[in-house]
Amino acid sequence: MTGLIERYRDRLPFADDDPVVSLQEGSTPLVHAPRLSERVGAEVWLKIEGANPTGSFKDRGMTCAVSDAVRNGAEVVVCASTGNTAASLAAYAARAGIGGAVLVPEGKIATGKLAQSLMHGARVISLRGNFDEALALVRQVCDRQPVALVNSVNPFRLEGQKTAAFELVEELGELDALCIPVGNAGNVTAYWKGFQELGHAPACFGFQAAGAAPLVAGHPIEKPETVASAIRIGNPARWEEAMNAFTASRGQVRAVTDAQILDAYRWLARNEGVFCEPASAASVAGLLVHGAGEARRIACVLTGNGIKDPQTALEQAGAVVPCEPVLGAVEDAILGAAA
Ligand code: AN7
Repeated sequence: MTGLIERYRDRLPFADDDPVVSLQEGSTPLVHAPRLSERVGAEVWLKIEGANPTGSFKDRGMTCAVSDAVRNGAEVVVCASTGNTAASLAAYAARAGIGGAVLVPEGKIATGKLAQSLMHGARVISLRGNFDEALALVRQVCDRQPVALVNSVNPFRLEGQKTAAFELVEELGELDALCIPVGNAGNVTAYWKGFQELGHAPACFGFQAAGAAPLVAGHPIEKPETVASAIRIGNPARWEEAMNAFTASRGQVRAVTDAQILDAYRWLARNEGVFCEPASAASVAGLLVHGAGEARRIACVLTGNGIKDPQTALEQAGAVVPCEPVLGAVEDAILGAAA
């Protein structure tokens, strides 16, 4: 196995002797979803991006953004983040041996992502504000200070993330539709770029959480709210490019409620054996609620791993079964599983 810069170097802006910061990201599993296919009446595949080294698709962009930063002599990389970009930045900065700082909305990032960012040694700055304020602030800092911005406004992030589209086309050949959660709108922009580079044009269906759906509303949302903390974003940086992807691909951007997201989240875990984080389940929720037009073969992007957000999982899952250390009690407890 190789990292994605090595795998796709001929289609990425890196020369043979450029430094590469990699954790062998990419090449993630594409899993057929039989029960989901049956429910939808089409062939549905799940792109398990939670299998990346830090547990989300962000690693695809981060290997490129941090490799480019190192090539340019950067000593510190920074980002604003709802959590996954922060965790990925922290890991790749540690790998590169450079400093990392992340600005996250106070109290609004999932526990696992916070733990990752801290463990990798990034400076974690808890902003008393939301993601949109954090991004506006770090952009200003990067104009004033010698630090490199690795949010998806950085073009290298999209270059890395477009490789997921390459993998889909390589494995599936023809693909009619893509279902993908949308927050800052970098990822759908990157997929569309990747598809176009291959001469493919699956319909891109983007899904936002109803309380944080600026692209659906047509205007920024000042106080975005959703249980899907990763996509709690009110003013996406890649607004125009994402809208172009929906229009040019004859797809759509739609909203799904938190209840619909959580239904899909639990259903996937119980019926397909795939545990993604709530934001990722928006892709499947959207497919179930809104459909994907006439598409026969569909890929849903599951952007992050479910174990990122244990708190939401425990709130949504069944209770544990208490038991005395006695054989009969243990037998009763186990046989209850068949009921
Ligand atoms: C699991 O980490 O914006 O539309 O700061 O973590 O490209 O923003 C995360 C976004 C979907 C949305 N699913 O992707 C961040 C951040 C998960 C995510 C998205 C995110 P974009």
